[in-house]
Amino acid sequence: MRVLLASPESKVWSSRKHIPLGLGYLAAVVREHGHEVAIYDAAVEDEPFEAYLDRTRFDLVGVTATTPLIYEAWDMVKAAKARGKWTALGGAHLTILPMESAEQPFVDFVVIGEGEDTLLELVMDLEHTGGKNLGDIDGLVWKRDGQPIMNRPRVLDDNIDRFPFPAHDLFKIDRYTNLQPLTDGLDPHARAFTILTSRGCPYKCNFCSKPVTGDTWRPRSVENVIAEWRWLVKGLHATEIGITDDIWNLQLDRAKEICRRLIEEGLNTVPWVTVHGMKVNHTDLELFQLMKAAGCKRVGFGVESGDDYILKKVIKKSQTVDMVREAFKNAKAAGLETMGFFIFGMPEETEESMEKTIQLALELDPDLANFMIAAPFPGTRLYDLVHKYGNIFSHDWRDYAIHEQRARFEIGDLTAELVERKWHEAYRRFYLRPGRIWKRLTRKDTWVNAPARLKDARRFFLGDRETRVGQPRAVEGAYA
Ligand code: B12
Ligand code: SF4
Repeated sequence: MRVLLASPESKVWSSRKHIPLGLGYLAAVVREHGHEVAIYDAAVEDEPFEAYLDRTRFDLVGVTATTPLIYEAWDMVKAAKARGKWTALGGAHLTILPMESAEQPFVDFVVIGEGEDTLLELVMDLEHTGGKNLGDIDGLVWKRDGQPIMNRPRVLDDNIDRFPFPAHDLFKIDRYTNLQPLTDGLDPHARAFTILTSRGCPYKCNFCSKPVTGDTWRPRSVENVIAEWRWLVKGLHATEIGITDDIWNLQLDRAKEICRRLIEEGLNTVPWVTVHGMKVNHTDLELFQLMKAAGCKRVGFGVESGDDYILKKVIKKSQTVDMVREAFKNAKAAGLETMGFFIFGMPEETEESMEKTIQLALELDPDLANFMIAAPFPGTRLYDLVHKYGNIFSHDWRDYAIHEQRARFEIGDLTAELVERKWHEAYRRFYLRPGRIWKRLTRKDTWVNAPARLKDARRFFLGDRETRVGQPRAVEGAYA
């Protein structure tokens, strides 16, 4: 069977383009079983999707989607259906709200959760029986007489070593950008790959939506990780690598072992970063020193708040402000660049708690600080809380883009005006310090990306009143 796996373009992250790794995993599994497979990522393709479909001959078109990209994903499967293809959707948003998409007439299948086995079984059933055993495929939503039927959920597999390495070779890698904002656009020939050393996270931060990878941490063996890393460095000539696990450092010893192996094998020549924020309470000085020696350039941390009450009682982050201080101190002592991710507008926040967050950002002084306004993603405790006790302003999924400058909800005494004011203040007070401005002006990326930076500056510092929720813009930074 000929399978096309596609990703919509994110308008939110247009300043940076990362490989859709989930599609790489799916492509590898399908390819391993002898099927023809290609990846179309709208973020890097020149040819419009419709023209691509007209030029090629695939039997099944599968599209991935996070919450803010679901409408674009629907447009893509609609185009595929109009050309007589089988259509499937999968990804984070589909795992939380599968029926919303399954009810669309142009969707044949929705895959819930990790899709490697489900997609393979689907492809095999379509090929061998024309779809007679669809009811037996765990994790699948399919249709009988146009009515969606949800099968049993698929149990997450602990042995993720058994999945083949993502089909990294199918990505048009030279079209993707560097992995972190501090290097945006600096290397037009960047070959930036991402790697997943584990799946899942046992923590339950109230804002975090991790429907696919789940609450159980499932590590790959160090051997398996190193083998993929070797392929990226030696086989595919990566110029940068990003670890994208939910929490790659849950087991300190394993994280250190990965670093030691990278050093021993001489794989530390290619710089790497942590894309998703590290969890501060699973770090120590030795880990950061080993990371540095293993080629790591930059670490990001989910700081979230400078207020211990908000951290403990609201976010349930299982970390304290002092733990955050310790991690930053150690990372800097090891010579790593740091990034901090901060959230404004959690329930029970006050002017004082948000002020503490700004003060903490100034004190930690990371190379890059990312201030975000809380977004109640479906499937999170924050979502339930806000729907129960708060007032949500928008029900358009496009508005669930983290760097939007508007509060998406009010709850209790917390007003949108206060959250937005403190958020702007955070950007102004952090970035408009003389030392910071000088540092910024002396960085090459500031000048390479001047137009985008000016646009961001207007929005972050002044408050671009034309930007409304629903029109996300390119931003600097990642998220934790
Ligand atoms: C790396 C990453 C990014 C990178 C790169 C994204 C990219 N190009 O893929 C960057 C930093 C750019 C990014 C941006 C954003 N991200 Co992000 N990201 C991640 C992260 C940490 C890892 C993604 C990954 O590689 N996962 C591993 C693979 C194996 O899983 P997967 O992609 O879900 O794919 C599997 C299944 O979902 C399924 N599947 C997926 N697609 C399809 C398609 C078909 C046809 C089928 C059959 C199956 C299937 O099978 C795959 C293999 O098992 C995840 C957290 C996580 N653990 O997933 C968050 C995560 C996906 N991101 C999230 C969010 C919110 C965003 C942003 C919207 C943030 C924002 N508001 O600005 C943007 C949106 C940009 C976008 N393109 O969608 C949320 C999604 C929540 C939601 N409800 O949608 C997550 C879950 C983080 C979190 N815990 O909150 N992200
Ligand atoms: S934010 Fe990070 S630590 Fe918290 S639940 Fe999500 S993945 Fe785990």
